[in-house]
Amino acid sequence: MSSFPRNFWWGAATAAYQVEGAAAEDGRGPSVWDTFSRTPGRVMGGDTGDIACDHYHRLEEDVGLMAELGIGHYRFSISWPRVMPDGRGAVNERGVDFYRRLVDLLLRHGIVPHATLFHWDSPQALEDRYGSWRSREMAKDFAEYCSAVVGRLGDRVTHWMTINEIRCFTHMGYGVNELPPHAPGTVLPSRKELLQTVHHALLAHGLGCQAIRAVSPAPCHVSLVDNFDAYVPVIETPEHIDAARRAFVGEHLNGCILVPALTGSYGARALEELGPDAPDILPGDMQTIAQPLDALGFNVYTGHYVRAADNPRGYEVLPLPENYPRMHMPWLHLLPEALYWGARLIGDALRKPALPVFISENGCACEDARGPGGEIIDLGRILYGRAYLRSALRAVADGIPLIGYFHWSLMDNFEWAWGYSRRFGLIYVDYATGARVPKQSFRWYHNVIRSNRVV
Ligand code: GCO
Repeated sequence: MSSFPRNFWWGAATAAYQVEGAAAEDGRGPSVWDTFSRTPGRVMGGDTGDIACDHYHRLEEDVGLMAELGIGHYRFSISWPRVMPDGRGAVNERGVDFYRRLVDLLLRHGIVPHATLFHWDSPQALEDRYGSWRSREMAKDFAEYCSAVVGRLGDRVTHWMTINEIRCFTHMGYGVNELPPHAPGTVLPSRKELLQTVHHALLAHGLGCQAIRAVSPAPCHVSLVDNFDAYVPVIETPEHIDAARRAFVGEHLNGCILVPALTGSYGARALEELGPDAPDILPGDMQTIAQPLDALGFNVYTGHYVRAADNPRGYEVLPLPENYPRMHMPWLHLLPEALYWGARLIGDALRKPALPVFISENGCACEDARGPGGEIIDLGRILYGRAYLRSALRAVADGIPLIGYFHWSLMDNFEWAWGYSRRFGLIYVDYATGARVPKQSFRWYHNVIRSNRVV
């Protein structure tokens, strides 16, 4: 099989806080990332999302570049505090108007909008009110926010994603201080409290699904986006494949996020390992969490090698050596088979063979620099992209219901605690002038889309 299916989604992805800027414009309220990035020492170089890529003021130019790239789908996120400055209650219609302008431009260019309702920039007002994800209130407020957005944009947007990467704003937002953490960067006193934030995020996802489907004026497509751990058999033989299957459901993070979201139960081994630190679960919670999904968004960058082992778990995860090939991020190890095995194990290990999967993010940071003629010849990104797309094609050829691919990212942007020091874009952004310069990988991806093959 050398081509992707005719109706395969070819897209690119961004997120509100990373590209929009206009942090205090037209009634937008502060998010925890505004607070976090303005706290000295939290973000590399003291960078903030105050301006970012100034996407808020450059919609026509940016959607024009999307059309030039040739994508048929665009994934963006909606800023909760831009729509609800206090996190609940009053809706800021000028904030909603920005997303109306964006969506109308996309539709005019024949590009399908895919909206993520939560991509980490939660309202500071709710952090102040009850500590955000530490409270069950957050799940209810999230559902109210979803209703407000879908009630206003549901006539134009039919592809919704509830929440992006639960682990990042819970474990990394409330559980670490030494790594580049995520906002709000609070270290909770116990693992149980930390896991309770994960449970509240799962509840928010479930209530958000219900709210979207209740309010949408048209039939719509609802997904969860997760960067679940992809386990790759070190040798693709039955014993190691079985080891990867065991790890997929047995390891803690998948067992406490993807597994409950898709099956309605926390992974047995994960719960056993958690013991008294397991989250408090109220009657009905698990049914709320495991809402039927139209698809699963899979954010894949790297993975883990696994081999069969003579131990009680039957497998061992192999640490990557220091000199293992990686891109321009310490965690971004080159492991294209993670895309194939991650997509396959959803069906194999979770017995969800019919659940459509789309790659909601895949891409890499490279040390992009403008050459003498001003061009950016980012060959490393092409190497990376080709390798992962070949893995995607293998999944499709094997009958795995992989329905689309969104490249991360359309343009260079604010890379969270790394600030602007890391470039993931197909388009280079000159932050001093705001100029956009398509990279060599932009032309490569344009040809992939046009030929529907890996070229
Ligand atoms: C994520 C986030 C993106 C990141 C990208 C590179 O998946 O971590 O969704 O916002 O910028 O993945 O780290």
